[in-house]
Amino acid sequence: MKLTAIELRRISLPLVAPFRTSFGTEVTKEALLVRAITPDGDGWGECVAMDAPLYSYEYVDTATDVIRRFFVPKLFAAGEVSAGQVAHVLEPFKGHPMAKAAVEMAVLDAELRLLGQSLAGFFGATRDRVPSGVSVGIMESVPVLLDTVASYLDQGYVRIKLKIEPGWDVEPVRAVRERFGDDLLLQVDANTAYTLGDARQLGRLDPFDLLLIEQPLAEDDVRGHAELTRRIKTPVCLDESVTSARSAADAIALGACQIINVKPGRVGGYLEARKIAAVAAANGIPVWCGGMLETGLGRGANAALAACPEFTLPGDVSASNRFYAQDITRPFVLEDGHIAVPTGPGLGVDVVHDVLDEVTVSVETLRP
Ligand code: NPQ
Ligand code: MG
Repeated sequence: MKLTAIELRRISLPLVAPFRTSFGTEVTKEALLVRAITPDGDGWGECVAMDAPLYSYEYVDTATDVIRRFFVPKLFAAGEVSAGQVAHVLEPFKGHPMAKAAVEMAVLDAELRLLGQSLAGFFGATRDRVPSGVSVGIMESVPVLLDTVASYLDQGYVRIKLKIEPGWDVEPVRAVRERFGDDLLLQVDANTAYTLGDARQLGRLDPFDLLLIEQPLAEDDVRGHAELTRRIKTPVCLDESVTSARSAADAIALGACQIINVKPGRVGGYLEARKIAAVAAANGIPVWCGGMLETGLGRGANAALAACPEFTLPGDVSASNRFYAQDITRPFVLEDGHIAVPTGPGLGVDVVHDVLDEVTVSVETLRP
């Protein structure tokens, strides 16, 4: 693709309700959108970095800065660049996977639109809809949690993930299991809130037949996760720790995970995410697609990824209204507990420009 310009657009979307995790409470979603402008049409990318470095070290302003000052000049200097070359061109710059992912996504969308191919088709996806799970925040009380879970189950979600932290783990899990029964697909996510010293406490989740516990320990505590798999019955799933196909291979080889959550932003893009799924499948490790409160752009792309054959567990690809009253694309809706995979060229979803303008905080256009 020849890049005529790159637009960086900061948006702010109110959440339908505060979302509390072990690292904080979010009330709005700040996102950076990247628009690749080419002579043959545009492509859109979404950066999943948060507005503060609470999930990982990246945040919206560092992503914007590194894209503006380093990535875009390098891409302009490279001349024509295909999506498959973006990661290689940006390789000299250390880190910043979410920023890199957003740029690659924009170029990939532009390229596939030009080719008339859907992202799902490009990935080799084998399904036209994906089962939808939902991530449930830490609540002020167990009764409020039970009402919230009941409402999601009424809507049709096929799997529940409870956010946990020390002081909010066994009690909510027990209550949800008792109220909704043994058939409910139930898992938990600690977002690094525990240490290996908490292994005994985490073992108290063993009786509840959870699908998995996601990222109980620190991002860099791969050895700790390996030890934890030997001390608890619940399968250990890594999220934050898996930052590339190589780190996925390492974590698997070290016995640090029995399952992997794949998030394209965290690993530097959809192409690397696809590789991780292949590495995991070759090692008999199930994968599922995580979520970062994406707008319809990232949500549609995640649905395409989750439709690939390696994705054997329901992902955090929820309906748009789980987080947003008003999305910047047509909303993704639950149909019989599933999300439809977009079929149009590229991401297969288009921004609604009126809404986009309403939620835009700032825009800048970079030219060679
Ligand atoms: C996870 N996501 O699996 C993340 C964490 C997370 C759906 O649980 C703004 C942007 C707020 C990204 C809150 C889910 C966020 C965010 C939580 C990601 O660990
Ligand atoms: Mg997680």
